[in-house]
Amino acid sequence: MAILEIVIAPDPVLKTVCEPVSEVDDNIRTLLSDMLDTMYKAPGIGLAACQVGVTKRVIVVDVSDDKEENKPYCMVNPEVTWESDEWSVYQEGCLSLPEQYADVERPAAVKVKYLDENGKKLEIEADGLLATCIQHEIDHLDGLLFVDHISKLKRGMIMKKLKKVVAAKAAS
Ligand code: K1U
Ligand code: ZN
Repeated sequence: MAILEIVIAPDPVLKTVCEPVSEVDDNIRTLLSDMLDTMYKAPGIGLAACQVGVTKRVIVVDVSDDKEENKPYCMVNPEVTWESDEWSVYQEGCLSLPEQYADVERPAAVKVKYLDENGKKLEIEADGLLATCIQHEIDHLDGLLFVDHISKLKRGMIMKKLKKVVAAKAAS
């Protein structure tokens, strides 16, 4: 078990477009396992590799509310292959923007193809919070944060509040 350090915005690694993974090997499996440990500890419902400083196209997601049984998705090179015409709004948070939240509108359902931890090609259709979380994590792989989906004014206010939170945590 390894808990990795989560990068906090504004950090240039969060603006990086991550590189596709050429082979799902033991290094990637260790990264996935460490990312799951880190996400559960945070706690969070998703995590992208760049949030732990690794600029590879790797994400983990677990939106299950069953505390007894985890239902994680480990996704390597995830790609959205279809988006619904219907959109939905969720209040999003981000482990790289602690204590900051905003309503974000995204396609309500998506199909996503990806490689699992064994390098097997899979495709799922997701809706609800799972669809939102997968899109949020794929955004990270493209150097985007949820605040890039809201107005410049709201983004500025969130980044200002974030500075205060980070300063207060450093002082405590
Ligand atoms: O990418 C991340 O930083 C993780 C982020 C994912 C996410 C949250 C909400 C909507 C879309 C994507 C988080 O997990 S923030 C923490 C959070 O939402 C949460 C924490 C504990 C229990 C339930 C939710
Ligand atoms: Zn995030």
